[in-house]
Amino acid sequence: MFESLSEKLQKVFKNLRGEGKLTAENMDSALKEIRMALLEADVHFKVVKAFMESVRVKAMGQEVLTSFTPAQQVIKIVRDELVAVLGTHASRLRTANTPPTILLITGLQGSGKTTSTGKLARFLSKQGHRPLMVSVDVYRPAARQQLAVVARDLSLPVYEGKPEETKPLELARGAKREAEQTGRDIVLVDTAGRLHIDEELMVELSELKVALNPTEILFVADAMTGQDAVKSAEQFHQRLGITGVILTKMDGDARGGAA
Ligand SMILES: Nc1nc2c(ncn2[C@@H]2O[C@H](COP(=O)(O)OP(=O)(O)OP(=O)(O)O)[C@@H](O)[C@H]2O)c(=O)[nH]1
Ligand SMILES: [Mg+2]
Repeated sequence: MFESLSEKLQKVFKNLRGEGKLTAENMDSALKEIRMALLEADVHFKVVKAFMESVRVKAMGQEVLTSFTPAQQVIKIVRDELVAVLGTHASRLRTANTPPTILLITGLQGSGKTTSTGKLARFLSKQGHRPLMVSVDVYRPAARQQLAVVARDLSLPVYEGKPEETKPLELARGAKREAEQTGRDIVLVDTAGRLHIDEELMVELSELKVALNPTEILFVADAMTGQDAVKSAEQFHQRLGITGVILTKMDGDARGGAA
């Protein structure tokens, strides 16, 4: 996904390098091309606008280092700005004071919740945690089975509960109890997805939130959906107060704007 954006930026930089001197004109055309590349990657236009303004001010202003060639200066400024926009520090998952820590994995249908639950469990287990996974998707018949398969492939435990259990809350509570009894310190709750954000889903997630008091509510977004992912994340946040976002399918193609 970031490849095609970076390819475009590389091209702009290459053209700039070819020019011996940085003039107002070639800088303008370079910035124009960078702007296009960002917009084509579906970066929100407000972000692009702020980004370009900031780059322009820095390129014209005092922050230009004399030891660089003009092209290097522009590249450095754009790079620094990109780092600033994408964030400079990694935030860690928090854990509860009294285990088990509950992580609620939410998101739209097919965004990658179940896959991410497995990846996160493996990551946590490598960090020395003892995760337990549970699927509370009682709507799609194969959903709980799917998580069980993911867990088995990773040799990590999953709470399956009774096959006839139809209440998400009961499944989640059962998993929490099992974690307490077996010394599992993190419970990852894989929830059901819907195609659209609907009232029923939101009520169910709110109930899970109240009952489980999760330390983190993670919103799983498909990066390929670009700005739509941002919109639904905002809606989930208004209703639930999400604490983090997992972007999936970053290995896909062009649209990186959701990042
Ligand atoms: N390329 C790619 N595919 C992914 C990624 N994450 C998930 N998928 C695929 O996307 C599809 C849906 O993934 P799931 O993890 O089942 O999504 P989900 O959100 O649990 O889906 P529902 O439970 O039906 O709402 C599967 O075919 C996954 O293999 C990713 O990071 N990259
Ligand atoms: Mg799923």
